[in-house]
Amino acid sequence: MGIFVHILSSRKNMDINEIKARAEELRSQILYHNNRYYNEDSPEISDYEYDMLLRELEQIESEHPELITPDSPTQRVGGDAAEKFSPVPHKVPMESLHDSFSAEEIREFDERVRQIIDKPQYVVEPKIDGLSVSAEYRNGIFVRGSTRGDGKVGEDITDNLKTILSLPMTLSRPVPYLEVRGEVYMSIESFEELTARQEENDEKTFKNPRNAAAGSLRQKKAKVTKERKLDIFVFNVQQIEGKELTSHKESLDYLKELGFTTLPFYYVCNTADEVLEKIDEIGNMRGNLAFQIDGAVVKIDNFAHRQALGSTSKFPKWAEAYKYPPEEKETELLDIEINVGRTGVLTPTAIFAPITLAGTTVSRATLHNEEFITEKGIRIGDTVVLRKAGEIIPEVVSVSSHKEGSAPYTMPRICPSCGSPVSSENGESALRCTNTDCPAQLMRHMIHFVSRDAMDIDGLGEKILHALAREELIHSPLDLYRLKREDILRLENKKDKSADNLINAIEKSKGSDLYRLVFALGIRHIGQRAAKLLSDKFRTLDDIANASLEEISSIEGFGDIMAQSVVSYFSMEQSKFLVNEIKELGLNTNNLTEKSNAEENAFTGKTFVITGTLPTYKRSEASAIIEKFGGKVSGSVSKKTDFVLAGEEAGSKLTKAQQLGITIIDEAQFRAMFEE
Ligand code: 0OX
Repeated sequence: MGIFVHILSSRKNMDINEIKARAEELRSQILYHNNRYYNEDSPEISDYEYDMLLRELEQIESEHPELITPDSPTQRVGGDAAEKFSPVPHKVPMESLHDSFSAEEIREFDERVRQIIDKPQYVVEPKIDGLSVSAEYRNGIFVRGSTRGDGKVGEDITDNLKTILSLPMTLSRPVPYLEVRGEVYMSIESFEELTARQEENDEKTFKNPRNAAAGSLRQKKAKVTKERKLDIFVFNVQQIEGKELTSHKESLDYLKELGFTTLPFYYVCNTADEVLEKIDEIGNMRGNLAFQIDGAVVKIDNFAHRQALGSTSKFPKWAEAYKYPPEEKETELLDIEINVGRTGVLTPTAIFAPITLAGTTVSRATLHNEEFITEKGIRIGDTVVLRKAGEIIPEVVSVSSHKEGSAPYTMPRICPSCGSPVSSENGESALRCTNTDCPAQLMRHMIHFVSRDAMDIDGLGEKILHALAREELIHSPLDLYRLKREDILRLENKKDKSADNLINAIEKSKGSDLYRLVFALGIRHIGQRAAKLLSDKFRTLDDIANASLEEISSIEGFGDIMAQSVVSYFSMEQSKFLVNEIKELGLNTNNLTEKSNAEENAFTGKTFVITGTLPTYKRSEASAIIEKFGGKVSGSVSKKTDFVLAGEEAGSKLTKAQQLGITIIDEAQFRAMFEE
């Protein structure tokens, strides 16, 4: 069977200090990813990769219990009740499941169960990849809905749950009191519809159905939730009055009778072998279901047996999750398309016969460069294995077979957009179009210029840029500032209001801070951080343009290649012309952030929260220092907090900071920050 055994990174040759450092690193990574996942609905890694981090930390802590810290993410359930919605305490905790990744672990679970229960009967069901919620009913009427939060306290999402059509508002019987638990999810079809709509409107799309469900459920505007078409599968009775239930199967039947949509299928098993077979069977269904699953759940059916098994501080001992490794699927490579990027780099993109993978339709993936194609032996017509890195970005894993008569692929030697020759620089594998006026490069450049981290022009997406370019209304980013309302009205589907909005957004962007403009210029090797450093050091665009290589290289965090790139950029005639145009068009070219004495702005713009007893400073002293160096001190931790300065016996503020993934520092680190 296709059960995956993860090999934990080897710590055999590590000494205890290295292991301790690794545990700390894991903790900080996990907290960071918790925040991306729970609070920002925008994870960077797959659940699987996250689980692997957590698992490695658990392993270290079990081998070295002395390294366990009270604040370790292993010591809590996860999740975080955000401040937007009012809190709902869960009378019956909404426990989470312990995860297994191998057949051995499932067998071990079965052995543990058998030490207590003679002949256990299991139910194996799909693990829906959504969000666990509670729904409460009084006399058969829906009265309250809440998220799981940290398992003990969730958020009130009553209005949002009311928009879910598959959740009954009135039950078929007036049960005096009932609390059920279920998983809210977005079907693959609804997700694709939503994505298409968002793309149409040039809006940011969600990365996968789970994030879409999370983002939609925690909407303050229930109207938006409604448009998102969420669904729910109910799988548990948390509390009930007026009815005795003795098993999972019985409760699922009863829930169905009351009008709930329960999990669409489950299997009853008596042995570990049967359980493993069903886990595999469910795994093979992945990709053919209307919703995403990320595993299977094995549960003891009989409630008295569940009671006898009990729970640990975090998990029920009567249930176990099995997590599948990332889904891989075969498809045909129909073609390789060459895209020309902002800096002229030619990037090969694979075009596939569309397949559904991890909840979205995949028809394209980057092939990076010629080297990647050669290493994998990729040819047009191949059958290839695809997977999604981080459940988000599709990638070619390997070639399964070549098509008869196919030939190795070679990259074109001329630019597909303008026909100019391409070249590769100093042994780089990237090929670049040599024509700086290449239309494809200009388009990418414009897309970058208006993007969120650059000039952040609202409502100006790729589609409109293409339309404007087609109408020959823009040839360079600065042409945007010459557009008139009438020009926009010439475009298809543009009404008065949207033309006004666009003109206003473009006008507003003129006031963007200098670092945005510097980043928007698209100077090679100059990302957002480098743009900020330049803007902080030189304060005006003119001063950046006139700075010497030495001056730029002396900026802490600035490498030689970056410095050289800035100097070369501004030494070009075109750039001098551009800087003048920028000023003539009235764009801001100054750093708008107040400059104060370098020594005194170590904490400018930073918000601190102090908690616990510090070894030497009194709180008032630490506050005075923070304020002296330009920072702010706040009494409560929120997403806006930059640092939590924690001492002995720090309490809930520290916990909250950990949940939010905020940087926690001790007094020594604090001192180092301003003494520097
Ligand atoms: C799911 C799912 C989640 C009951 C007690 C601990 C976990 N995502 O589909 N949770 C549970 O069980 C709870 N079952 C599921 N099927």
